[in-house]
Amino acid sequence: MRTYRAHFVTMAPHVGVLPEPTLQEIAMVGRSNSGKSTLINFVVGQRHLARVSQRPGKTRAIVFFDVEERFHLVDLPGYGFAKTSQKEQGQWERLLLAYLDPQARPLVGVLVLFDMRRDPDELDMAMVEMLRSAGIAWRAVWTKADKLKPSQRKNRAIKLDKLLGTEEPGLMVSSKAKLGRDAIWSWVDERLGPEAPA
Ligand SMILES: Nc1nc2c(ncn2[C@@H]2O[C@H](COP(=O)(O)OP(=O)(O)O)[C@@H](O)[C@H]2O)c(=O)[nH]1
Ligand SMILES: [Mg+2]
Repeated sequence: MRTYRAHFVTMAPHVGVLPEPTLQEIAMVGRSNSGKSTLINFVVGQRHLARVSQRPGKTRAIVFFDVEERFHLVDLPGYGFAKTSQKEQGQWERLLLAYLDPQARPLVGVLVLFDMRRDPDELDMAMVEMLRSAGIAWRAVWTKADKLKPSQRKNRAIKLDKLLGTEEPGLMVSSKAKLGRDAIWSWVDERLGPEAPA
């Protein structure tokens, strides 16, 4: 499995400290515990780049990673924590909306993660609606495929596509069973477009 050169760039806990846009950005978002940090590590082939199962309730921030000096992989703060005050919810929304402004960022695509055992709920639908109304290209990712029997996976993916109303079928992955990484990279490469001549 190829290892990509990747490193932490910066972390923005609020709108005022979002970094100046430089490289193109690919973001990941999803409910807390949907497997975002694990997928980031799987995609770049490093075990400890993003922290897995970071305790909820910690500062929710947007985290920027550099991949091969080619693009920034952006870890957006998860949603759906059990204990979230109205104030925290408002902060999360402001931060996310500020980031998801196509005029403000060189954001070329967002991967939206779903634990494939769960049905998308109203928070997931609101997330997708936010991306649709901002006109941002996004793709659903069904995570933790290893938790289902191989014979169940395809039907479940079809059901999830229906529930979410995806334009393109979601990409099924398992970081644990090492499934689906190439499809993620194909999508990322497509979104980034041809490499600029050196
Ligand atoms: N079985 C299995 N567990 C996973 C997979 N991806 C993540 N997890 C587990 O799900 C939990 C949450 O993962 P994490 O990456 O921290 O989720 P995040 O909150 O979205 O960043 C952790 O216990 C992970 O080990 C997967 O593909 N298969
Ligand atoms: Mg995480």
